[in-house]
Amino acid sequence: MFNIILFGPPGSGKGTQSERLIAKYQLKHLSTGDLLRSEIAAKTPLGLEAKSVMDKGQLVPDEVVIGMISSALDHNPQTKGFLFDGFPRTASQSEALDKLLKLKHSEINVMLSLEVSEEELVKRLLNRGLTSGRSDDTSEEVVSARIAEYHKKTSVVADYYKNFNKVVSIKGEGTVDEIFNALSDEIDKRLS
Ligand code: B4P
Repeated sequence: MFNIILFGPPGSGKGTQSERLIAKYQLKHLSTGDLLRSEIAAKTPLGLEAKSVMDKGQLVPDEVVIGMISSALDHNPQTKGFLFDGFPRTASQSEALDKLLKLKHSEINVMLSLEVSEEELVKRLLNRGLTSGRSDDTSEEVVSARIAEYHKKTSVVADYYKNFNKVVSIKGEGTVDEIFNALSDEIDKRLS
């Protein structure tokens, strides 16, 4: 299996680039944001709990997202690999992911980290909020809380994978095509 983490702050282009990368490399896309939004849409108890946390710009509890990922890994035994988008987001989530992959005799091959200025992040998210209907994109206060949560809890995840020399930084500003090409080059290097 070839497993990738697409990493970056909220609004850095993870969801946008994931769509293209899974089509090109035939990977299974695991986005914890998308999984949580499906639970919200289905009005499950987990979805109702998640919505109140997400609407404040905070992170959903580790055990909830780790449980979702564990079950998704078990349901996709035949995949060529996984593209993790928006996960892991805390140090505990990284450790849990490594353990889950080890049980499957697999590991993370690379973390591709999208670098985008804070000003651009806020602009993109509020712009998406105009059309997406996502309640966490509509207020500047919530968008700022999400970015603050990233600095407080998520940026350490890159440090964790840096210890294993698995992190590659990619400029996340430019056209979607330019960024996609830069990501693809890094993946191709590792696949060949
Ligand atoms: P996510 O769904 O992961 O969403 P995100 O980080 O906000 O955005 P993403 O990075 O995917 O968006 P993109 O840049 O593609 O998280 C939402 C919430 O779920 C979190 O706040 C948290 O509460 C919860 N959650 C999710 N995972 C969790 C976990 N593991 N643990 C705990 N809680 C978790 O797109 C942004 C906009 O930029 C789009 O409009 C796009 O069109 C635009 N854009 C993209 N690329 C561009 C480019 N090159 N130029 C200009 N605009 C661009």
